[in-house]
Amino acid sequence: MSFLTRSRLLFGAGALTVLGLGYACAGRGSGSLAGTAEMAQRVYVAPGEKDELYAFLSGGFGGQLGVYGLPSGRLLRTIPVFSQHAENGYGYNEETKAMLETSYGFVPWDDLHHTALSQTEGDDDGRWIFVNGNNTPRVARIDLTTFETTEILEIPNAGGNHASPFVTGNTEYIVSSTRFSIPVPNRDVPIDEYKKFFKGQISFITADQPGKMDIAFQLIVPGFNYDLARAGKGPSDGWMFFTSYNSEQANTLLEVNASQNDKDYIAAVNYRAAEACAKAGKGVRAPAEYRHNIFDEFSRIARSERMTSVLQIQAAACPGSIYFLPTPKSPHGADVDPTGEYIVAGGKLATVIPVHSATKMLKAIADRQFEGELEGIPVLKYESTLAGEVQEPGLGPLHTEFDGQGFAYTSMFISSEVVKWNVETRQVVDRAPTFYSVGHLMIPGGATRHPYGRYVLAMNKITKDRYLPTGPELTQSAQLYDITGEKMKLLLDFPTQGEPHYANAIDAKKVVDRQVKFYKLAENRHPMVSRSERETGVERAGRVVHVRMTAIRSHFAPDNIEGVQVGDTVLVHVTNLEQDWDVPHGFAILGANTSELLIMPGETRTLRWIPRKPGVYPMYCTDFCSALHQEMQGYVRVSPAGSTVALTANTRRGAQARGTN
Ligand code: RUQ
Ligand code: CUA
Repeated sequence: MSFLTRSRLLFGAGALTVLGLGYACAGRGSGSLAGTAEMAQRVYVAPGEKDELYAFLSGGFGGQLGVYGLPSGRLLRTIPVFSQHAENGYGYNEETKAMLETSYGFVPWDDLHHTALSQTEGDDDGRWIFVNGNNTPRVARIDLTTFETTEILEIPNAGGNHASPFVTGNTEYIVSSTRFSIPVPNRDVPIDEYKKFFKGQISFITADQPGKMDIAFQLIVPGFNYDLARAGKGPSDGWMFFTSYNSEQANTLLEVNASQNDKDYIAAVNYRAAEACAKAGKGVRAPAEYRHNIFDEFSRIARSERMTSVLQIQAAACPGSIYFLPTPKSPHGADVDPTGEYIVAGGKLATVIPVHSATKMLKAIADRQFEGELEGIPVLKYESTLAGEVQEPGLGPLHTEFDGQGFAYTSMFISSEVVKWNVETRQVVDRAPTFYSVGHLMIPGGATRHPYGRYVLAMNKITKDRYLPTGPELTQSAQLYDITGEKMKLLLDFPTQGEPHYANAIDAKKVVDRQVKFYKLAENRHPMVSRSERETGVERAGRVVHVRMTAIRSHFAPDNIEGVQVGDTVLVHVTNLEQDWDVPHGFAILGANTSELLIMPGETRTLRWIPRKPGVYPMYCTDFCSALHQEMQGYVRVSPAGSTVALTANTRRGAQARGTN
């Protein structure tokens, strides 16, 4: 965004008088002293106390997920998902590299936008959180007992996985839909023949069994851009709603060419009907190449499976499985209220917020109130599904969340505000400025049947003057509001990892008791595990040297290795022998072209190292584990290729070699 556009956005925003203030005021100018004290009290978590909620904020273009405590806004952990993470070796060590395999090879980055907590009967259950990779289309499962990524599924025939991974009420499915339509199957065609070749695609992915994510079916739909989604519940149970824009099917200068039509569409998918249609044999198994990466619980090693086909259904071949609901104008968010009756769309360029009614939609379908069809998909009449519109809500409505008390909260990107309105009457009842250009909002449990309410979190696209500046790139930011009263109250600004898109929060109680404290050594099925120092040693197989090593406070065994040669591939398999909570050990070696290992108690991690020069190479523990952590070190002697130095290792301190050469 150019500075000019940016300033226009900001200064056009009315609510932003605060911009005139200097730095000292900008950060502290949100209320009187008494007000500030009250705000501070609401978010203050005293030393030794814990937050009431876990919040999972997408780490956007870092390809990772941030775990924060709320209401404090304190960062608790970064969970790497689609990105390598040097802090714990994810994507660098031999055990986890396979998680980042795709049909395009190793892709150590993605753009993570949306989160979806697993649900049971429409409420968050605290088992998993799912996230999407937008760029190289993928979805991932994160296990909330370990806060680790345990499964990644690539989505074929997708050109950007944005409308993802929204979850159904019993986690039967998560969804994925393509942001950019592409030729299906993808092939070499002229771009300006977009209308002829480019297709959209909506995938339903089975998600309730860990390790078994699979694409149940792919619906092939018109070549629009599909943006966001939400599952129905109550009267809309069995439906999933996807916004779409670019119904113009433009392939260049979309800012103009995809903003022509007054209305685009919500695609309402009856996934039970689509399932039945697939079962009735109306789909085809089409060839498709994609990866399914699974992290094994017992060996704690990831493997990547190559998938070769996907079940495809042409939307027109399954009447009753999909309908288009006209929706003004280039809609972005699609959100369903806790009762499941209302489907709210955020039209980036719309002047109203349209609210569709599930009951009216079902009736309109029964009465065939169609205004036409698009590639065989019936288009319902706008009035036939509309419950009403929120008038004059503000500028640039994007996303809506619900508090479970009958109110909806919509983010206004252009006018930088949160607008609270009554779901039944669609009257605006309150507005609060955000600083600035808010994207998603998040109410804890807002996507469930029973929102936890209490707070709304605004995730902003621009922070401008809110924090100490940090060079050309200013921090990313979220803002927490109290919503327990009639009026929203801003409580807290806190910086986040960039860029936060969507988030979920869950009552900490649902997660705390599930925590794995360490991995049982007796259950470690890693092929290179050493369950005690007696099982350690070195072994050569041609140019590959395996080192089986253990770590325990405060030494490695072995800690002196000789007989490694320049050009060998050295695989150091380190098992952490500790059997206690919060005692990881680290491992690093001078000059290795990879990150450290961080080894949790009871697990085995492998570092790959190809020494290039003769010499003696220190290795050490990187995690300050004990008073004698600095002593937790050793040496590897590297000799020239072809040297006669025997491969040996001292497997116990002071004891001599038990090399198996
Ligand atoms: S997006 S700011 Cu969810 Cu990628 Cu709307
Ligand atoms: Cu082990 Cu430091």
